[in-house]
Amino acid sequence: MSILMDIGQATRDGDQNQAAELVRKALEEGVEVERIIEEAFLPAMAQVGQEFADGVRYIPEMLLAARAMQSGMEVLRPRLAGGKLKAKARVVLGTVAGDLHDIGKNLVAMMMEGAGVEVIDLGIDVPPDRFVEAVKTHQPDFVAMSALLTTTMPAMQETIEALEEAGLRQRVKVLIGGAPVSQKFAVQIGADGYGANANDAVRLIKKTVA
Ligand code: B1M
Repeated sequence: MSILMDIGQATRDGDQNQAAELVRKALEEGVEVERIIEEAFLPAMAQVGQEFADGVRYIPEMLLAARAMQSGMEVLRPRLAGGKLKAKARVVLGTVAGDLHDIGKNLVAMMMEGAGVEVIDLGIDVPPDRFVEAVKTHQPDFVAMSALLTTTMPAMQETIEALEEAGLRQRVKVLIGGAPVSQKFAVQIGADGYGANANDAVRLIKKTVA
């Protein structure tokens, strides 16, 4: 079994120590960071989600898998940091109200920081008024929102409306992302861009500030 398969297995098993240890080993062996994310972690989480949807895996196991991925991602963090775009853009980022999923958001934050973008991470379950306050306080170039549940997608629109009501909408570009979100939805709610994945989100920012 290849080391990437082993990392995937440790993630699915929810074994945090093993996941982190195998990531360290993979880096020592010269495996690229992108391959660890794209060929080990993402397929493992997709499988976990499918098994949950099929009723053969339960929430605690899903949570353990999430923690295993996060512990592996922490090992990767230093490799993702130190980019070339230093402080060319500031982003206020958060998972929208009602939504507790943060692995994708954290990955987006790491990739942005890796590209030299300053990230103000508001965390999870962020209501529209906290995004508004953060825009007032930090004056970012971008607001980036993440949603993983179909039920929390409307909170993205509510946040855009709150920015409009506060007279701040024209000051920032709004980017959205997350598994149930699409380009079509971005257009529908008046967002400025949709990132299908973390790389895409960074690409959108680079394109805008270039
Ligand atoms: Co939840 N969950 N979950 N969950 N969970 C999903 C999302 C689900 C699809 C599983 C399934 O049924 N197949 C399903 C949603 C169904 C739907 O809405 N249609 C679901 C459900 C139902 C739930 C609960 C309601 C379960 C329950 O309680 N009955 C509950 C909700 C809690 C809440 O939020 N209020 C719940 C809870 C949880 C856990 C807490 C156990 C855990 C989250 C732990 C954590 O995040 N710290 C969890 C997990 C782990 C998942 C799955 C398995 C994995 C998500 C993940 O981390 N993926 C997920 C199944 C799946 O997605 N296939 C599932 C890896 C991550 C790197 O990918 O987040 O997509 P992702 O991020 C990507 C892109 O989307 C994009 O870039 C990232 C990197 O490429 N991206 C952005 C994300 N945000 C972006 C922002 C941007 C740009 C790009 O800004 C510009």
